Amino acid sequence: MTGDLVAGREPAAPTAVQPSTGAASRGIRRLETDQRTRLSVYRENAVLVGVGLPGADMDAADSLAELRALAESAGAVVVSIMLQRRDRVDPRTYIGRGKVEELRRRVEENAADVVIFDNDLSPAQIRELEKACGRKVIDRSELILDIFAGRARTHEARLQVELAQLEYTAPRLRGMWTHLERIAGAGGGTGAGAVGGIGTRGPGERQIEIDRRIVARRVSQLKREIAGIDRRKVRAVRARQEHFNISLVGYTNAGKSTLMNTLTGAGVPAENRLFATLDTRTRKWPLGDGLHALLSDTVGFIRRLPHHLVASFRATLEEAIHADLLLHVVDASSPAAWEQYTAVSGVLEELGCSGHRTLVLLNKTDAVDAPAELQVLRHRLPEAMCVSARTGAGLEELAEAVRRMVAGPPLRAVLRLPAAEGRAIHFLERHAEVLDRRYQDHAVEMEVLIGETVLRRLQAGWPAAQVVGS
Ligand SMILES: Nc1nc2c(ncn2[C@@H]2O[C@H](COP(=O)(O)OP(=O)(O)OP(=O)(O)O)[C@@H](O)[C@H]2O)c(=O)[nH]1
Ligand SMILES: [Mg+2]
Repeated sequence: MTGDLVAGREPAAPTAVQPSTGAASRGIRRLETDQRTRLSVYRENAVLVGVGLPGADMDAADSLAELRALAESAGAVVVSIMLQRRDRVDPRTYIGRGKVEELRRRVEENAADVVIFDNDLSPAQIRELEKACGRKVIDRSELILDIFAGRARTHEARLQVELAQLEYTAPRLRGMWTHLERIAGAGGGTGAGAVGGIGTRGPGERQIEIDRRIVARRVSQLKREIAGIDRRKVRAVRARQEHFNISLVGYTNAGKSTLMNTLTGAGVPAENRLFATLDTRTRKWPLGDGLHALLSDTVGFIRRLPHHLVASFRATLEEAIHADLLLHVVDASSPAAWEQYTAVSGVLEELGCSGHRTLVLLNKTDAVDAPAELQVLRHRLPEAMCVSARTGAGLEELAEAVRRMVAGPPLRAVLRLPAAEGRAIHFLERHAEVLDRRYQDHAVEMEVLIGETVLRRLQAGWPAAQVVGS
């Protein structure tokens, strides 16, 4: 185990999940099935397989289209797509014997390097399928982990991805080792020869023990380091609490970073690929009238986000957890907008954010080509605002709505000010609704409807202003 699975790599570069150093792993490299020790799909020809089951969270064909986008985001070249509808999964191979044969043929015909399943597979199913196809087989969660590994830039994100990858992939690698051990135990074939001669109990078994110890040690080390970062992050988030904090959340590719750039001029990278953003950035968003908020861009969500990823990205998602307002960005031009909205809501619930004040933004309205679908979406989400991060449409209304929230609920107050404080009076005229005004001994008493935050700012700027009644 190299200790760091993801460090120092270029964008979308291969992920090397190496289960061990040592002679056994070098020997096993000669086996075809060893491909499972390198799970990256970068520049590989991929056959995609999707199985539509009753009660799935999305139509299997839409789901496969998303898998394709994921595979391409990871740098794979999709050469064939296989969609099957079944009433239940085949416990051995997931797709059943006949389909396995078809898959094997497609893999051969298309010179594929990898098979990517849209459904999550058990280690035993992976083993069966790899044996049948002679290629590595990975599932959706592994693919997502691979993309995250390729994108992680900061030390923190790398640790988080490494932990998630180890926790998800390690048992599957172990499953593979067990399989190899059986080959070795059978005593025949060149593959067995390659791993033979390293220990009497069988190199596979021995290596599993070594791997388990190395993995367990690394996992606890990563957890400690991440917990340290978590604590620092929580402190940093708390330190910003005098400001109004807003987090952009939403499905991957919904346009969060683009919106962040349009609103704050942040220059955050925004791209048409999944999981462009992994690291949170915070910028000041000026709202006019001297008010501002802090806006944070966060990692995007996806349906069936691997649980380990959500757990290890908790620190990054702290931003969302502690925000005063969530802006939930939805790609309204996507046919799967509603499913994406509900998937994000599910992850927010998992993070304990479901009770947060949230404003839903139907983004990319400039690119909607099915207006009827947008109508349905608006009907389901009547409070949502229509915007376009690209053209700027709707963003003034958004800023105004947020400005009202930042200003706080209006209070009725009577304020006394020296009559000579022309600027303070002007400030009140601009930021509050003046209901009444009386002059008395070089002072003015103004009865106003004023936002809580605005009142605090008035008092900070003009200590001579006194609240004399409400
Ligand atoms: N037509 C149109 N395209 C948009 C709009 N907003 C964003 N996009 C495009 O959508 C793609 C994804 O945008 P990003 O801002 O990177 O999306 P994101 O939500 O930050 O994605 P992740 O970081 O991957 O979670 C880019 O190609 C943007 O140019 C919009 O309002 N209209
Ligand atoms: Mg982004």
